[in-house]
Amino acid sequence: MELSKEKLLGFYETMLTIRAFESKAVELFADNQLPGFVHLYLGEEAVATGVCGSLSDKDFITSTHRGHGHLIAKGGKVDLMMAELFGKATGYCKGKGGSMHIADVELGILGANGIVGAGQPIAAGAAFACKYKKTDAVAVCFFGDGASNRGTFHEALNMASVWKLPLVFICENNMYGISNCQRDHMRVTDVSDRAAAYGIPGMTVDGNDVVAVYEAASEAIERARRGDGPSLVECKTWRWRGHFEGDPGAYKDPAEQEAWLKKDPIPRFAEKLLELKVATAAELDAIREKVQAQIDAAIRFSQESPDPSPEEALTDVYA
Ligand SMILES: Cc1ncc(C[n+]2csc(CCOP(=O)(O)OP(=O)(O)O)c2C)c(N)n1
Ligand SMILES: [Mg+2]
Repeated sequence: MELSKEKLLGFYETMLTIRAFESKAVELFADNQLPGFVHLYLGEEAVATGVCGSLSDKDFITSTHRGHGHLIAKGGKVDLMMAELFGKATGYCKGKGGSMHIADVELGILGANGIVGAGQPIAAGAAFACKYKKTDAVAVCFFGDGASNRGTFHEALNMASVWKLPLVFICENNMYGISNCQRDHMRVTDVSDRAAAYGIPGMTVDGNDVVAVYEAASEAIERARRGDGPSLVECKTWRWRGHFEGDPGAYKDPAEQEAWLKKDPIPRFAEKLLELKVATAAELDAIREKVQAQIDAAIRFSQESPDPSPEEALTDVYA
């Protein structure tokens, strides 16, 4: 690995932050402390981390209903995110949006989105703005295998290709759209094959290998920044949990689930860091402790925060 120690440990910290945030969300949801729906990113941490590793605040992302990982990797504040999950007045949407509406425009986070595929044309719009304003910023669109079956996918890829937009499409192929396995919901094995229909490059990478994701995504991002147009990067991964918390996921093959759990992106990366002597076990432990303390503080902040007041019910609401 030719990346700096700082960069690599940054990946480790980001993946652990997502893991700790989501693991706590599992517990809090089961304990009835989170009033809204949550779709968790557990097991997919390497995708958002590897992709956002080449982005800065001036770049844009669009996210999905499974957005916590994208937001954290792009710099989203975990205390404001957690407070939003708790429905508190201190949350990103003042407690009115919940998990699927978190955005932070200052950080280029154009929002999670409860409408599958809706981020694709939004990202195309953001990329058009970058090109029109002649900045060197790019837009990155995260979406799932299921969302690559939507009409929005066709429209966004075609438009981005025709207008050579600085846009990177990241398909997180976690093999499921709710309870439908990819084998049953499309007749191609690699979503990246679909890029050919739009005359843009398409590639598939191991989505549980953060460095592989980073390398593929950074090449596509640099290409977009240079003005050479959009690409589609498919990251093969696995959704550990049910579609949402509360879904036992009984439709999954237990042997397949077990095989994927063994490909956990975090210990796999930690082993590599130790083997290549990038870091010591003590350094990795210190990062783990720091991350856990940050998530515990975010939970305390949320629990101690007030609920939104009834008088505020219509503030910031558009009709
Ligand atoms: C337009 C639209 N159709 C259907 C749904 C219901 N729905 C929510 S998530 C989902 C599946 C999404 O699968 P995928 O894109 O693979 O994302 P994943 O959940 O695997 O991350 C569906 C069909 C929706 N929210 N929006
Ligand atoms: Mg999916």
